[in-house]
Amino acid sequence: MKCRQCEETIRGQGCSKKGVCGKAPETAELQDLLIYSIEGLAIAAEKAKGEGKDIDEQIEHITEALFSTLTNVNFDSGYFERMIDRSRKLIDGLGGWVRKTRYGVDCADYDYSEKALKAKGVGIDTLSADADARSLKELLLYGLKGLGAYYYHAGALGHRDPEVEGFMLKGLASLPRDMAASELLPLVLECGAAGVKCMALLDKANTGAYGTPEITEVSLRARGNPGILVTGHDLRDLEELLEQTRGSGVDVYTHGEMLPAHAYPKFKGYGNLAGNYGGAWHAQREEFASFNGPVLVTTNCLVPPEGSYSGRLFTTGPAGFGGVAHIPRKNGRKDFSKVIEMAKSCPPPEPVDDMSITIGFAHGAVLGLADKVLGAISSGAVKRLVVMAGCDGRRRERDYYTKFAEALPPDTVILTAGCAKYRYNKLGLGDIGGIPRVLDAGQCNDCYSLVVVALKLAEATGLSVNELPLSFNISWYEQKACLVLLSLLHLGVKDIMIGPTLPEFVSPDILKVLVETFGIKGNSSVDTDMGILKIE
Ligand code: FSO
Ligand code: SF4
Repeated sequence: MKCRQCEETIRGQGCSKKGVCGKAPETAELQDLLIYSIEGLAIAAEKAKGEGKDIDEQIEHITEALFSTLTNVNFDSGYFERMIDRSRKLIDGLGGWVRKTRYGVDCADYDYSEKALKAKGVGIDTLSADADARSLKELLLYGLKGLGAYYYHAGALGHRDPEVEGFMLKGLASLPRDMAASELLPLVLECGAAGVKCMALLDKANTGAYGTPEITEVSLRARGNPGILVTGHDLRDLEELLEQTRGSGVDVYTHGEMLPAHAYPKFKGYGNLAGNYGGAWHAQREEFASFNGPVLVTTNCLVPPEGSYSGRLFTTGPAGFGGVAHIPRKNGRKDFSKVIEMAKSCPPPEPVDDMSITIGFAHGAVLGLADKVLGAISSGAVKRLVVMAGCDGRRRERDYYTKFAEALPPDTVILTAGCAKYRYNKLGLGDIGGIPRVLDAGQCNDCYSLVVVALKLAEATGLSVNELPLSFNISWYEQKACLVLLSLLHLGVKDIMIGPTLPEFVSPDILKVLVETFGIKGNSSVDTDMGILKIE
């Protein structure tokens, strides 16, 4: 195996014996092969689309395949074998393999056995023999994985976009082609354009189904009833679970990236949605253990479970772990009765927090406060907005974000989205004339909301986004963050600081391009100098 797609990868070499995330080598190789198979499928599907054929099934499969290979989503080798078989069937259905080679490997006669996999290799190092082209292809692939994840959620709510689908095929079909770095760079930026479109689509899907998020106080306390904990990003799963638990005496709590659900008006109608339990994904071993009841994992970030709670863990959608019960969608419905029955026999959760937090500052709510925010900026009460969105992670260095938030002058406001918020959303940083100093827009995909806010502020002030008193200090962990970064670059945002380390897959030459063209600032400055982000 060779994997370096996330921030936890082993420095300088990538994960090669076992993933730091817990991914086994055979699972990593099956994931590579699944990606390779959907590259072939994308080529066949593009051709079929050109001939006027319907490719909905292919798009659905490609979307799930991209999502499932993202960090901490699925660790189940059996799942990947089934997905590869499905790729093969779908390709056969379109008239067979299109003979395209990637660095000497021919899709046409590929043997899926583990032995052959090891012998031929379709891993990331085979993307190109040229380090810069390989680096850009990796960036493209990880952006596509993020795109697949967000498109999956929009699709679950019945929303589609032909341009996003078109780019998914185009991007994947490019990976096995022999392309120079100069041809790949525009393609990578085009991925950012597809990212903006896809996040806007998901925003429309979420607000269409559940209403416009409202400023909401969420309890972090445990109630006295048995409960089910839901983690991940899939709001439709949460909705179905809440429907099925209504009147059962079982409470439902959110965890990690499911916290923003509380701000949607539709979810407020469920009295059994008790609150949020715990914090970011990497605390799950302790928090799932003390929760006492069943835990439903809808997407990443899943940590390989420990004995104390593994019998109470359920996965659904693209998430999976060998030996953990998986709840499939059958005839358009997910049946959570086993989860609910288990909850009834479990003790209530042990308290981990005794406080509330305020959320719901997506673009609808923030733009409702626009006059107040603009007034505070022009009066000097708010000197700077700092976007601190992104991912949280296990590495100790990430307490940098807590220290950074604490060290910000009291006239700065933090705009956040994604699980990065858990580094500072319980600090009680107060407010500036009624504007909370931490404005939480929602999940990582709601970075879109932050961009809408920035664009509206720019419009109202007659300045460009880069002229606003706005700074970006983004924390990344997995591939959705790559897509968010590409989306920001597409929108022309400059001088973004990313950390806690720069992506391992970016070659020195490509890094130079990113620094010179976009002013990206990186890790070593972050680790050593908190003052690099100038707060005037
Ligand atoms: Fe976090 Fe995990 Fe949402 Fe990611 S839970 S790290 S960027 O999967 O998706 O923010
Ligand atoms: Fe390593 Fe990250 Fe890949 Fe897991 S996803 S194997 S931690 S690089």
